[in-house]
Amino acid sequence: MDAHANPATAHLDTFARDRLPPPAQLPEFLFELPELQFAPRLNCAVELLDRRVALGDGARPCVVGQRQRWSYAELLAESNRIAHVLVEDMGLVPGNRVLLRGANSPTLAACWFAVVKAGGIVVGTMPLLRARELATLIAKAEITHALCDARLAEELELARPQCPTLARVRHFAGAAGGELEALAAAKPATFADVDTAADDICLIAFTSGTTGVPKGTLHCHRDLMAACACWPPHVLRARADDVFIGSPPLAFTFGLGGLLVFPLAVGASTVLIEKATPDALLPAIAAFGATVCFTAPTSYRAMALQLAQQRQPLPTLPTLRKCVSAGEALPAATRALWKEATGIEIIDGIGSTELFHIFISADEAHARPGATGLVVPGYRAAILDEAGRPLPRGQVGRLAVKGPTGCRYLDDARQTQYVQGGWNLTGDAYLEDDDGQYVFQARTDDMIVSGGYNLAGPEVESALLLHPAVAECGVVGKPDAARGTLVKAYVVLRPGYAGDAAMAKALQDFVKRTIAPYKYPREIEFRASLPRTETGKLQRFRLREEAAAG
Ligand code: 3UK
Repeated sequence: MDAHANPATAHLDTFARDRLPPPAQLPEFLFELPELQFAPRLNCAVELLDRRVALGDGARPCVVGQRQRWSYAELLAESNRIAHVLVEDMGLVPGNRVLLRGANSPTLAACWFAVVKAGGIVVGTMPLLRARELATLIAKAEITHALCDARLAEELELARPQCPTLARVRHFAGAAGGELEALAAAKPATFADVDTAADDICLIAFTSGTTGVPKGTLHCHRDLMAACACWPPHVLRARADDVFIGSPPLAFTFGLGGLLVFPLAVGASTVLIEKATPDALLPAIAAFGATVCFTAPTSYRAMALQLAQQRQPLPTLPTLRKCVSAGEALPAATRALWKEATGIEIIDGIGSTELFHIFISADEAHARPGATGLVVPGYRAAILDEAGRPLPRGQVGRLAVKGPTGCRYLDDARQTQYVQGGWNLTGDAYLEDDDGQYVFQARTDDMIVSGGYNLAGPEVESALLLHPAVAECGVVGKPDAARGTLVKAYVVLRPGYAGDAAMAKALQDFVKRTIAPYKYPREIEFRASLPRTETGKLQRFRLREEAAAG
C-alpha cells in the first residue's frame, strides 16, 4: 500500500485492494499543493454531488440528455434511489465490482454515482464491446453486478454463460423508463452513503490496449478529487455557468473527467448525448448552447472542415468558449483549421487511463502549435533515457511523470513496464524544449527506423495534413529489403479529390518541401477511412500489420 495507506477500508469485499501492485512497484505519489491535502475518509460521489446540494446549488442545472434535464437535486435523488436498488434488490456489498454498459446519458451518470455512493467499484465499458471482450473484463475484475442499457443487453447476455461471478444484472431505458427505473421509483430519495476511506478503490478503468489482455487501472476516491484539483482549475478554468459537451464515453477516463467529474466539481452543467460523431456534435453544441467541448483531434478536424464547407461567417457557435483536445497528438494543421473556423484556440492535453486525466497541457495563452504544453501544477515530468537517467532539454527520450495520481494495474505483471524508479512511463517519445514545452514525437513503439534514420510517423502525418486535399492520414513503417523499413502513408482524401498517381506524387513533393526530404512517404495508399479505436485513436499497429502483409 502507498504512503497514504489507510487500513480502515470500508470494503467488505477486498478483491481490488488485495490485487494492488506490491508497494515497491507503485509510482511515487506527490501531494505538494495545498489543495491536495485530503481527509482520510472521502467518498468522491458525496463530495461532488451531496456537498453541492448542501451548499444550496440543488436547483441548478446538472445533467442534460437528449430527453432528460436534471438539476443537481434531481441527479442526487435518482442516484440515491439506484443506490438503494443496488444494495437492497441486488445485494451489493462495498468493494463489489459493478459493470456499467451504456452510451453517455443522464441515467448512466446516475448509475455511476449510485455505485460509488454505495461503496462499489465502477467498471465502465465501451458501448461497442462484444460478448467476448465483455467476458474478458468481467473475468479479470471478477465483476458481480451489472447495470446495462436495455438496448445493449444482448451482447452482455451472450457473455453471461462464461461469467460465473456476474450474478445480478438490471436494465435501464433512460427517458423511456425501464426495469431499473421502475425499481428505483419505489425507493427513498435519500441514501446512507458508505463512509469510504480516501484510498478505497472506486473505479477500474480498462485501457484500450492494442495487444494482450486489457489492463485494469485502479483509482481510489482521492485520485478523482486530486484530478479535480490539478488540471481543471489551473488550465481549463471552467465556471459554474459553463455547459460541457463532448464525445468521449464515460467509460474512458477522458470522458469521465471531462464530461462528468470536472463539470460537477465546479457546479457547471454537462450535456451527455449518446451519439457524438463530428456531424452530430456540431449541431448539438449549437442546440444545447454548449460552452466547453471535449473531443479528439480528428473530430475537431472533421468539424472544422464541415464549417469551412458551409462557409458560415463567424461566429457559427456563439456560445462555445473552450475546446479541449486529447487522446492523440493535435496536429498544428488541425489547431489552425479550428481556429480559422471558430476563432477558438484549442487546449491540448496529454492524459492517460493510468493517471486518470491530463498531466501536460497548455491553456489558450500558452498554446504552441505542434507542442502539447507545460507540466500541469501538481505533477512533475522528465525525459528519461533507456537507463532511466534524465536527458537535457532538446533531446528525445521517454516521457516520465509523477503526481497525485499514478498507475496501479489490477494484478498485472505489466506494472513494472509502466512504473520504473517511481516514475510513470507513458510509452511516449517526447522532448522538452527551452521554454519547458513538451513536444510529442510518437508512441515509442510507433517510431520508424528507416535508412538508418529515426523518424516519427506523426511528424509526417502533420506535414500531410497541411495539404488541402488530405482529410485524414496515418504513417507507419513498412518492412523493406533495401531500407530495412520504408515510410508508408495511408491517406483519406477530402471530397472532390482523386487518389491517383498524380496525387501521390503531389503529396510526396509537398512533404519533401515541408519537412526534411528523407522523411517523405515512399509509398502512399488511398483509403476511404482509417482504423480507429472507439476513443478516436488511430490504430497504427493495424496499418503496420497491413503494410507488412501487403
Ligand atoms: C496518447 C496523446 C499526444 C499518448 C486520455 C486525456 O488518451 C488518454 O488515455 P489512454 O490511456 O491513452 C494514453 C496515451 O494516448 N495521448 C493522449 N493525449 C495525447 N498524445 N498528445 C496528446 N494530447 O500516447 C498517451 O500515452 O487511452 C487523455 C485524459 C484521459 C485519458 N485517459
